[in-house]
Amino acid sequence: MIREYSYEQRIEFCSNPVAKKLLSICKEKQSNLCVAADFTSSNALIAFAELVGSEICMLKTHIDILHDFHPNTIKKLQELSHKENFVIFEDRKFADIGNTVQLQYQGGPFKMVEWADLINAHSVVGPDIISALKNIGLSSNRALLLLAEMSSSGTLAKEEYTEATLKMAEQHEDFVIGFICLKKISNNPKWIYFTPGIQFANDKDDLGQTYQTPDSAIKAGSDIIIVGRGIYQAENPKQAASEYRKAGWSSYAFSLSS
Ligand code: S5P
Repeated sequence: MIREYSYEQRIEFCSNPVAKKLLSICKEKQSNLCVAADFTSSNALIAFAELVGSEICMLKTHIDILHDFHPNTIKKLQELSHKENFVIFEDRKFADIGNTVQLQYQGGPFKMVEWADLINAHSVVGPDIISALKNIGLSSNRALLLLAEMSSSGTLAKEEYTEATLKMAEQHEDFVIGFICLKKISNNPKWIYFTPGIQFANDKDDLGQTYQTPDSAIKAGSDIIIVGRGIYQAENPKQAASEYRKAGWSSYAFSLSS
């Protein structure tokens, strides 16, 4: 796939400040790498963020898997995100009626709206989930991704589902900045595509995850590669992060020039 616009050129197509910030970080750090920091202890999460912070444009959390969650964990993550210049994406995958997702987004122990630059939601619920989250998040300069496709085998999120998800996003382009998907799903340069299920070593795990390489995702038009176990389970996670960053970036550079 030939890429028409660079990350930098796409900034002007976006209205949401998180989209603009993310694209400018990609350019500055020459990184389209997001790490999936799926740790169950706060110390391990912080240490990992410290270790790979310079390589990434975005850190993805599953804050509800920490066995020792404390607001200080968030404070430290935020300090690191400022120091190393990355955005924080809480992979909450909201999927409920508007009233419930509002309570989940701003309340409970995690109070995600206070710290997560980005969150995501399933479109299966219908468009009101977007307005509900937007009512809470937009005034705090937050942004939302919709799950348009998934990397899990047998997913129902494909074809018409993906198309309908894109249409829902069109109604809320001030808050929705892009999609979890496996490839580019529209020709509009304002959308940013985030692709999980990325690894060099394996093509699947034992629980339904499927993998493609950084190059195959970027060639398919994805913008940001999301890598979890390929990095944090590597013998040398720092070096692995650097290798994934370089692979993602060189595929991007090639797709721009070719
Ligand atoms: O379709 C999806 C969507 C997501 S957000 N498939 C995924 O794997 N994810 C997330 O990406 C998943 O929750 C995990 O945090 C990460 C992939 O981790 P890995 O260890 O398989 O790279």
